[in-house]
Amino acid sequence: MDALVPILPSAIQSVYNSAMKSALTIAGFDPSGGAGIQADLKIFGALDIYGLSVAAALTAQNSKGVSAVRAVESSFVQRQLTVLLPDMKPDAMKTGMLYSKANVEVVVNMIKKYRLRNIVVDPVLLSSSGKLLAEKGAEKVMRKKLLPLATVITPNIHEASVLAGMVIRTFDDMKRAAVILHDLGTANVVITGGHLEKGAVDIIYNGVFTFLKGRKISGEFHGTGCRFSAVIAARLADGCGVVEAVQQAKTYVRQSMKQTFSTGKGMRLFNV
Ligand code: PXL
Repeated sequence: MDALVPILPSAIQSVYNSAMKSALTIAGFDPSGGAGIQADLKIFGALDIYGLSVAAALTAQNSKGVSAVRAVESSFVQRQLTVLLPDMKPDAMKTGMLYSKANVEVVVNMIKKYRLRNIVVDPVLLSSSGKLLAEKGAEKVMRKKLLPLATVITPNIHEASVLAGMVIRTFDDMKRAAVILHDLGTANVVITGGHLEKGAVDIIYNGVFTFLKGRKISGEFHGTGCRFSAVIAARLADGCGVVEAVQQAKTYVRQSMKQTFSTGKGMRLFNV
């Protein structure tokens, strides 16, 4: 029998020769592989960042939508982090679906305890199919305790409305919400405009506005927001500046939207 020859793509070989950077995702488990932990790990891998992952929630879902959700017990989220972090310190991290108030509290405490940096918060509240991905009141704990620790937050229009406590209908509303969220202590607020009727301009606000123009791509996609924040975390892990990381994330997601496919009966899926 022929000897087994390991086949490594050149990108992977090059990573073995360099100091490996790592990023942590604290997020929800998605059996369809389209969002949450699964999406984040694919993105980290595609960008040559070693992925660490802590499960904060479980979902039952397919390409048509989320059928059920469960929070992982907050004491067990804490256990995952207290075992992992003294051993492996990530160069950046992101949070996705945390679901419970108690899980948000644990993440806040762990960020402080282990002095984590390059923190990207994707304040996941609702799935694109309309299922609640956070319990009632979780948004309040996020606003009060998690957002002030974030290097970058990446709400969509709906999440920004809930967190800023205002209705967003226009581009000017988006800008006002970004200022409100920045005043909570978040260093860089990124509001993605894809859900606004007129277009796909994203806003970055860190005391100064940067606008990232885009054109809407029609279709239903699963995991767009997760990918956007995961690319930002991966680029921050690599030492990239925030505005550049966000610009690269927008370009990355836009490019990969053109390469989505359908295996299920519902939304289109990304490979990476
Ligand atoms: O896109 C938000 C999101 C985040 N995390 C998980 C999800 C979803 C949407 O369905 O399932 C696990």
